[in-house]
Amino acid sequence: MNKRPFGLAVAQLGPIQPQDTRAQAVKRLLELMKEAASRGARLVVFPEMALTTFFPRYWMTEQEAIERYFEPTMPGPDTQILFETARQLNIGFYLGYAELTQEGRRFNTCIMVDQQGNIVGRYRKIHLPGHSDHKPAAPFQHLEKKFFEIGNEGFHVWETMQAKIGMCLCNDRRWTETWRVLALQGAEIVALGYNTPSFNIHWDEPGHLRMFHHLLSLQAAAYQNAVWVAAAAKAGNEDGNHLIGGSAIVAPSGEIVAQAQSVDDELIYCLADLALGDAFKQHIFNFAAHRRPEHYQLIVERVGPGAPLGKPPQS
Ligand code: ING
Repeated sequence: MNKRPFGLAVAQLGPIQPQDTRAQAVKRLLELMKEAASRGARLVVFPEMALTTFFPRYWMTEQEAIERYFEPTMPGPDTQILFETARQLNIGFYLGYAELTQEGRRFNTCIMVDQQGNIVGRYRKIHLPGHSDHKPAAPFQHLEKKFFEIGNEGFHVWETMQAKIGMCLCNDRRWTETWRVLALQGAEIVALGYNTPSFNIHWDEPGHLRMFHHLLSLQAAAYQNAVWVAAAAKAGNEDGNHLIGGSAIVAPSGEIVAQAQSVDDELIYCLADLALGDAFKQHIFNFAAHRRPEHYQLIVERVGPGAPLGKPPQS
């Protein structure tokens, strides 16, 4: 099998505090981008909402959120340097941020920027977790349903940097449909950022399950869709609220080939062989040969569980 090497880097960010400026966050991103380039990376994946603290943990008005945490332009004055440096270093990047559109609409968004510093793709988060009401008794809020609209551009794959690259964001990784829709477009790499609180505000979830479910989601998806997965955390203690680390690069075999050890700024890297995915796509997960969509219609027709359809055998 001829190899198709692709230098793949994931840049985990430690905490961004509410009082930190975008310029301070960008300075850290630049350090990580330079380290990724020095390792030979063609692409570096940054976290979800990589420019600010994870503000959906706070109750505030939409207007307050817009003024403090959203980007009305991308690139903007603080982020232009990322694009210029990417071009100089010949490295592409995935960046997550809170998007304010010209029409005033709000999305939890990420972009794919190629090695020439051009935005080649954008994805707006579709699976928004949490709630939209104020829960004053909770130790923190999770107001993505309040501050963001459901993404309106679908799940896509772009041919860029000599690969087929798909994107998603955080909670999307827990939903198998995210990955299958990307894999049905021929994705070879799926990039994603995440901010995952270490504790659950809804029930007394055992702490170890956060990391377990995070990695389980990535590994199952990588294997069942024969894709390389590059997942970047924003991690650590933001204003007293802890976010898991566990940034990881997962091979199409489902094996974790690189994983962050800290909950701070940390680069992980792998010289991924895209041909490894081909082996799985040609055999066990040869979708065209083995999938039977004529039996899957409930997946599209039903939002939540409905009546069982089983009946006694007729003959
Ligand atoms: N964060 C979390 C995530 O999906 C969450 C929210 C955590 C939902 C754990 C369910 C269980 O990783 C974001 N930003 O989606």
